[in-house]
Amino acid sequence: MGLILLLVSLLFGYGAIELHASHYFDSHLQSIPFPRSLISDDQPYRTAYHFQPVKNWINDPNGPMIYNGIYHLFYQYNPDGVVWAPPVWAHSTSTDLINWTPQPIAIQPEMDANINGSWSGSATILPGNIPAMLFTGLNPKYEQVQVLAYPKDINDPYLKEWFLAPNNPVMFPTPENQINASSFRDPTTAWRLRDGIWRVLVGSKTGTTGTSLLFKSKDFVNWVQIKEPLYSYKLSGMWECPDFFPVYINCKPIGVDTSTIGHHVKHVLKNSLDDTKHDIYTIGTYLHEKEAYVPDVGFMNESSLRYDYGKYYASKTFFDDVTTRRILLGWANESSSVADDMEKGWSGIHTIPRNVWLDCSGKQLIQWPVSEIEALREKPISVPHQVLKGGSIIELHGVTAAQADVEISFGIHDLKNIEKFKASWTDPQLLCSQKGTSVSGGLGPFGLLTLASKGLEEYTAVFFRVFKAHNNKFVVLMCSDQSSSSLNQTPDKTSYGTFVGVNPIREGLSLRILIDHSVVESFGGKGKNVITARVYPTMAIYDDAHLYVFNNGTGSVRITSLTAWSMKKARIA
Ligand code: DQQ
Repeated sequence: MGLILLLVSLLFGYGAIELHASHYFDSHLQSIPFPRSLISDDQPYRTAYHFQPVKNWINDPNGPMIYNGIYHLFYQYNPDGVVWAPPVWAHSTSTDLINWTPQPIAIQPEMDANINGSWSGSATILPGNIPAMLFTGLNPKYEQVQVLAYPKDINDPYLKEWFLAPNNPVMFPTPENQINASSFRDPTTAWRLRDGIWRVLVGSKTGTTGTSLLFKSKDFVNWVQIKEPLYSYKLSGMWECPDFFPVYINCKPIGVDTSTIGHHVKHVLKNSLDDTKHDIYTIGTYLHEKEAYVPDVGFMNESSLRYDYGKYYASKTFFDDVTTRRILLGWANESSSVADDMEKGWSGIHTIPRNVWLDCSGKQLIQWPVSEIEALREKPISVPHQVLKGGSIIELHGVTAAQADVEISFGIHDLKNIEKFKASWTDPQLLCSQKGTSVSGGLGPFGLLTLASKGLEEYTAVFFRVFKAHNNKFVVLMCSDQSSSSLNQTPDKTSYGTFVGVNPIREGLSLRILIDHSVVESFGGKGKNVITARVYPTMAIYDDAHLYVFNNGTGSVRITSLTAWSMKKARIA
């Protein structure tokens, strides 16, 4: 440990190159030889059922798809170290989105078009049931260009080997198109309209205006840029990993093929904002005759909706035509220091795949862990309906608290001490940091203490606070408070927060939390708002982790249902 810390501190301060992307390439750190003996056998932070490879750095999910009944997940991977470096596409397959089998590296430097790295991209299934990948390659001049790849043998159920089309790159910056060669990346899944023409988006920026460039093709090989982007928004910076897909307006949890248009669907445009590392989305109308998108609420910046208000980035959806779902995958980066990552021997996980659909309001998406995860649940414990008085804390015994799935619902009835909401409280994350777990309010904080040590020296608290606004409406704040998550001082312990658009009196307040050693993935308001946190307790590990339900407000709340399951380990690597 001491040796690694010394090495890291000696190396900090030089050797870092910014490749005009969201990742730093530190040639020194990434090339430190990494003897297996340096990886600790004691791995309290390895997840048991979240996706992660055995070792090294991972980031964005790439090209997810279901093909002939098998799920394929590709991902950005550094095979040589625990920090980002020019990536290859690693590959795993699954029949249930939970248990994964590693496959050989699918894409690595092969031709000029990707000689300096194979960055993110997406899958499209072409007519004749042929899967095709479009991704960003870095050419010898480090320009970002778009590259087309196919499986070598579509009869191989695992699509183990891939090759790059000879005429790559298929989209590239030229003096005529004036595309910024260091901000041109991450093609979406393509969609095809009744004219038989494919469309695809590529993320970019012009100055500080974030933009989704639109390209068209008849044959998927020759692409022509449409003069106007599909959509742009000023001052939002580089748009990474765009995603554009339709959702049914019938508010049922079913998905729809990416090429679907019509009055029965709305469209979602998601972008990963490089400046803030947030995945934000809008819901709107795709005006396909005009090759344009008009969001219902006219902005695409930090005030837009987010998939996840915690540590979550570079997500991507795909349509599962077997189960008729749209499934969302995302990357949860570490919050630990590079020195700690080097000791662990790995960095980065993916969140549990989420089913996404449009809320009945039409104003936001609902996200819910895919039902396959429930096969890992065992030994449920339940707590009977009861009032949870202000100032109370109850331990939930009989569950493996470091590896659990918990569902809890609260009823709200005691409004006598409810606090007034101030109009100036516009930033929920800031509010959560000011009104943390230990700050008692009229109604809240109440929720769960996860990954808690017996004496509460460590815990990650996920909770609600309820306020009354001037218009007599209720405001529900959901927080994930990491400030006491670890006695280790080095991880980033930022608190996360979001306002949940529910009426707590009429609907109650629900929380589902997937706890998995170093990740706490929390779904509030039946999937309306999600917060993912990465935490590194030193005491609350393995069997020494505890789980509590608490109410640190003055008013009481009612527990209307509470079930917690121990979770089995998934087969991942
Ligand atoms: N990660 C990839 C890029 C993408 C970024 C490089 C987002 O393609 O823009 O590893 O995390």
